[in-house]
Amino acid sequence: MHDEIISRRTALKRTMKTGLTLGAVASLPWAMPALAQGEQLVPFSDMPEDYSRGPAQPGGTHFLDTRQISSFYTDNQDFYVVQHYGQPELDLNSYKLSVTGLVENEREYSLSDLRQKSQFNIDAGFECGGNRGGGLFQGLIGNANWRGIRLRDILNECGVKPEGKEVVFFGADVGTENIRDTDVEQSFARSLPVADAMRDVNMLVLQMNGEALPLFHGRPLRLLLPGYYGVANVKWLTQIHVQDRRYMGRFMGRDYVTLKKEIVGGQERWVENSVTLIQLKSSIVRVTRMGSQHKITGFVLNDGTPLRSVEVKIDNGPWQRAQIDPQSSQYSWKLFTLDWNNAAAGEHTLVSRVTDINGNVQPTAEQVPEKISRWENYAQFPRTLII
Ligand SMILES: Nc1nc2c(c(=O)[nH]1)N[C@H]1C(S)=C(S)[C@@H](COP(=O)(O)O)O[C@H]1N2
Ligand SMILES: [Mo]
Repeated sequence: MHDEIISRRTALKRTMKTGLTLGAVASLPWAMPALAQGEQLVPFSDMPEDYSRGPAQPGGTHFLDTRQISSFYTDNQDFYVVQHYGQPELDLNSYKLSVTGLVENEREYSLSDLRQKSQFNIDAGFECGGNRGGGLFQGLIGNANWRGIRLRDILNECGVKPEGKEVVFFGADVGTENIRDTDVEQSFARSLPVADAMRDVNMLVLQMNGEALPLFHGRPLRLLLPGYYGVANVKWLTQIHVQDRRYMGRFMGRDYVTLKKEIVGGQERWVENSVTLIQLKSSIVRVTRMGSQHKITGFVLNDGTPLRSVEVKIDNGPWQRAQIDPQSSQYSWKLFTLDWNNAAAGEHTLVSRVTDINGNVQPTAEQVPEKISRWENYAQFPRTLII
């Protein structure tokens, strides 16, 4: 069963990689290896064997079987898929991105206008703000090489007026929301203050892992904010609107809003915040065996702040420093491994924690601020298995 999944994914990966134009990919000295000859996945005892749901389906949610993560880039066909109002199929010939509101020149861009603009590539990984350990085993996650236009170039070309404060990004997908007992049509939308929108890494994405952006991921154009939770990366992007006040639609003001206890100027308060930058997080997702030798693999995601260390604890042993995949870059996910020698027979508990250069340490579930929310699940995630 596992072997079948792995060989299918390896085949997909090969097809995808030959399509890549990135010289860097082929010449890397170290890469997350797929299963070597004689290497086997060790099942987790906290996870059902039949957890996998198969390939992404039209209109559906898709999550990775994180036990199968064995390469730096996630195949386009296996990158997680989440959306709230279905997957609109836009006509590429008549497609237009419009930029409206508090700009000097409102403009419309066709796809060919966009493709002619200067482009750049970036590696970025992200997870859904609702990703979690329990039940999902961190499956709403992926890492890809993205290519597209600098958002800032488009904003500068249109000229944001001084009174412009907030940039709103509308998708083509529309749903009916019941707000105060009234059914109203709403497009999926998210927003950013102008200063955040002007970050040089923000991208209007045209390509994912060397292919035209797939339908499930926002064809033909999506926003990518490296370091942010997935919800910020508006798919099927058709309008950018600059306004003089914050945007309060469902996905900024009501949903993907975390409620947690904070100290506000010495006063304890319950605070609501829109899900934005990815919290410092690591998780173990995979253990393999080769003879008597075991290898533990996991991932780190955060907002792009450099890391100091990733450590793994086996049972009640000491924290041991894991090796971070040198292919990692500022906004990619960072895969890490630890060789586990002489694992004794019996049940074991494994857990990882990441520390950034500012000394922030990933908290345990008990240390996370009191929180009433499905969002931002970044606590240490202990795993169990039987050797
Ligand atoms: N237009 C649009 N964009 C969207 C969404 C959506 O429902 N509509 N969902 C968001 C959420 S909640 C997530 S987690 C990411 C998922 O991106 P992916 O499907 O490419 O992994 O898309 C975001 N962008
Ligand atoms: Mo999400």
